[in-house]
Amino acid sequence: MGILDIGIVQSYIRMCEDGWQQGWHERNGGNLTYRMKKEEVAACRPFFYKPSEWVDMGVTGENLAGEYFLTTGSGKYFRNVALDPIHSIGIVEINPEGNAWRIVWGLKGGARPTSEFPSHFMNHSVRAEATKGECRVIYHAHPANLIAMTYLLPLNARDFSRALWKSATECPVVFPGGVGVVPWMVPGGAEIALATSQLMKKYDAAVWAHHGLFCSGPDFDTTFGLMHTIEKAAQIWVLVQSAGQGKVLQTIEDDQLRAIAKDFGVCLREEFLN
Ligand code: 2HA
Ligand code: ZN
Repeated sequence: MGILDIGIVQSYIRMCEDGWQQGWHERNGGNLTYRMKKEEVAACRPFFYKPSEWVDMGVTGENLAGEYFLTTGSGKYFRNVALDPIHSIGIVEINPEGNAWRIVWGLKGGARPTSEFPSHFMNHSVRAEATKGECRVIYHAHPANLIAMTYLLPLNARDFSRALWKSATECPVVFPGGVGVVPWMVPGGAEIALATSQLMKKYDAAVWAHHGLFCSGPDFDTTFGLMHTIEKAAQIWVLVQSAGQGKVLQTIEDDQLRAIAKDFGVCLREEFLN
């Protein structure tokens, strides 16, 4: 029995493989982090090695002090995660101040956590707060249709949420809160981390203009499902726009969105409806 036989590590690797299979992770694109439960840390602890030095993150999340995260590695390819986990992913521990990490397992050969770790960390911090600790997964991917939409629609939450809701009937049920939109920014730093985490106080998904999507959720299925549903809706939107050359004969009307929300017992963000 090794750490790779532990259920949570296997589920994490499976999600990376699923994202690769979807075509959302060209080269080293995208990243995945998971905030481990106490019992999962305990199961993995026998396999931890002597920790690395603490590395400052440039951002602070006091509510995440002492937590452990599974993370993809900076510059690592989702394509390789299942084939070579020990070099592609790792586990990091957060210091008591909530502003630095150290590696306790994986990321062999001098690898480091994802370049987007500050964004993931801040998103974990605000989502954990917003969901009373339920949120554990932050997932960033580069799904092509959603990125394409960011060239055609005004970069705001209302326009994106409405377009996606109206692209497929399940959408208002899967993400009734809509999606946030971050304008184009340089990736990898504290600035985009703070901008994204501001939106994640309200939304469980945030679009990065001309770059990709961040999703959050309590578990791998829900979070992967959110990414998958949003990208499928974006694909339909792009198909409709291209096939119809911008002309749309009919769509799901706002009162029909309200009717779905009522029957499925979800609270649609009313300020986005006409
Ligand atoms: O990990 O996706 O945003 C590579 C990226 C950066
Ligand atoms: Zn990216």
